[in-house]
Amino acid sequence: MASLFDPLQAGALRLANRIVMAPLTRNRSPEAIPADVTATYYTQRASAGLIVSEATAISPQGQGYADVPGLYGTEQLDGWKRVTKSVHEAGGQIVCQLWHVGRISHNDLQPDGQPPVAPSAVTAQAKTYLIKDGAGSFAPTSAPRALDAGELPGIVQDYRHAARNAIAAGFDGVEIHAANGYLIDQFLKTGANQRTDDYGGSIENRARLLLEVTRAVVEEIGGDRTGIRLSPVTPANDIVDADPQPLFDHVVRELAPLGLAFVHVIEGATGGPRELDDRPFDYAAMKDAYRAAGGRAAWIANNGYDKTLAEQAVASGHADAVAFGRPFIANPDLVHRLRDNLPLAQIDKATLYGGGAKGYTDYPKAA
Ligand code: 8OZ
Repeated sequence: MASLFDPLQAGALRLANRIVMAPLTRNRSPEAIPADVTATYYTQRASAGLIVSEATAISPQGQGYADVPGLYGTEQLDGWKRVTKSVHEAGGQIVCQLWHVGRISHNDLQPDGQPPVAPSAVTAQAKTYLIKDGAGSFAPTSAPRALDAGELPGIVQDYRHAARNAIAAGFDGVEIHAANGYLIDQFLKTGANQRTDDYGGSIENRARLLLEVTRAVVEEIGGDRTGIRLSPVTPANDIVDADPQPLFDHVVRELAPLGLAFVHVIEGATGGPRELDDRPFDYAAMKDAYRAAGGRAAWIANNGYDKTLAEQAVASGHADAVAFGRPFIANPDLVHRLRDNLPLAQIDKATLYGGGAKGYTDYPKAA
């Protein structure tokens, strides 16, 4: 029986344990450039079996919140190089989460104040985060414009280019962010996709962009350095699908031949309840569909896990590893605390988004 503290091979990634640091948006990268304090933050958490970086914009158009990092300019890459070097020196591994927000953005955050882009011109009932004159505030997302099919190859190219940049910046691989109501999830799900072309309507069509992006990234950096994050039923960012089970069973069947390093699944509502009465979903069936199609990737489960639940998940084979998000914010030495059953510190919600070292690099290790 596997334990949370056993090593795990996930494609080319060798995890020292099965505790993964989930991606966490922290809004501390002015000009989209990771700062020195960000290198400190990730390095403090390098005992995780794997770190998935905070969501990182693949292009200026893919940006949807103030002060999130990017992966398309030289200074951004130089900032990330400092992070990856420092994490590696501490014995950790880190992959970059590739992000295009789609309609979850604001005109003020888009190139030339243009509207954000989406599969269809349907505004999300959601909020984004702006910083003006040093003060952060949440604002409703702007009305998006529908992408022309002719623009999609350019977006796939942006993912490919960002994956290449991630490797150039020293990351061990990438995670494609296909979750939480952002661009790829908007294409997947009926609540945001009203297209009538090859990218809308049937499950095959709605999954097309996800698969084109993933194939391009795999071609660029290798499947064994590529992971993907999915959230079949989360309501985050006003997303919903009329029938998620066959949709996600199809997605993972199509991913199976690509030789991915990991598939990372958010169970339930991101950062909220693990079970949703109005959105039932069978995660085991989804994983079975993937394995039956020959998929060998490590299966990472996420959302609301504690040590007991995580140990059960790994021991039973429900997952190969478990990702922890918020617990890693207040507990840089989370692996040590879980192993030794030490108490966990609680997060300060006021310092989650934006600011500097406070609530970022000043959470101490256990005594
Ligand atoms: C919290 C705040 C802003 C963005 C996600 C990238 O939900 C995010 C995110 C989370 O995946």
